[in-house]
Amino acid sequence: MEHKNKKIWMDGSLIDYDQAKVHILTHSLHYGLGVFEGIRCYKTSQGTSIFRLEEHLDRFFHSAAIVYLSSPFSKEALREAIKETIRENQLEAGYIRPIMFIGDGAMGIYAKGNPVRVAIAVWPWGSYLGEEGLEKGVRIRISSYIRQSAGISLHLAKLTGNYIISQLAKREAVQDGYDEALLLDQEGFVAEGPGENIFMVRDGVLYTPPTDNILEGITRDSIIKIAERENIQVVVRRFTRDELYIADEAFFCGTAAEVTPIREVDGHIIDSGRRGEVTHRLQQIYFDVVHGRNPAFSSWLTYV
Ligand code: PPE
Repeated sequence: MEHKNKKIWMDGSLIDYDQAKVHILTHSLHYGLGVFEGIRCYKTSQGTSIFRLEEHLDRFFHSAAIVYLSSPFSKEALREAIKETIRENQLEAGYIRPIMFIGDGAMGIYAKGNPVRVAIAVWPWGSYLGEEGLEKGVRIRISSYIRQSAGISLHLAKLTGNYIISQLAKREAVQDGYDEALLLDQEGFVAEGPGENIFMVRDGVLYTPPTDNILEGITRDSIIKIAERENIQVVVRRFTRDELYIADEAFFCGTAAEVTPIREVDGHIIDSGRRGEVTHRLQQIYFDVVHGRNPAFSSWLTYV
């Protein structure tokens, strides 16, 4: 982490990077119950702006509520803390990672009295799947791992423990020479990437899976709203891997991944193996929006 001389907000105050430590008996480290967010801020002509901060804060609190974590800080306090951490670190553009977790105290899974702790770290973060990936598209494979589906996971909550399968899927894909993985749900329908939602384009229509087994991505929502404004038809429905193999275009989206074209799935070349036309258009608009160059979506920006 190149940001070592900077500050991290922890349990109510900004402290030095090197001091932002936890005890080895931190409950969440042993049992995997924590919630987090991933938010980006961008440099705009009016200064640094946080993209869809309110929606990320809402999801953070919803995630916590789903798993009975009661935040010791209000939404207002965390909104201010995020801004303060960005300002203190003089971060012009980058990534914001709030995390809420159970601290040390009692061990055993029922540690109801342990403190609930909150931290916020920020750092500069370039493109998630590489600059080249943004431009030329990434090569992906269907994972041998299944996205934990409704019934065995709480997919709407952004839980630390949900990311075990994501990590394994990513490792498997990279080991096999791919850039990224794509997980199917338990019934065999396309679900999402390890850290991204997915869209495909067929005959000019945009398709994305419903949120019955996947994270309700904020970037996914942004793309749907941008596409609707551009008069691109959006259909939310399940689709299969073979439909994806013959799609005209496909792309991943997420806070970290932004809009990343997919040029190959399991050896099948999508379209001509380049960033598709609709993907490119949506990607350009998305970057204009986050950088404050599109007044139609200015309400999505929070200036620090
Ligand atoms: N699905 C998953 C599983 C996921 O982790 C993310 C975000 C998304 C969809 C897209 O959600 P949204 O960011 O609200 O559009 N993944 C975060 C973590 C990535 C990481 O490696 O860490 C992110 O993009 O910040």
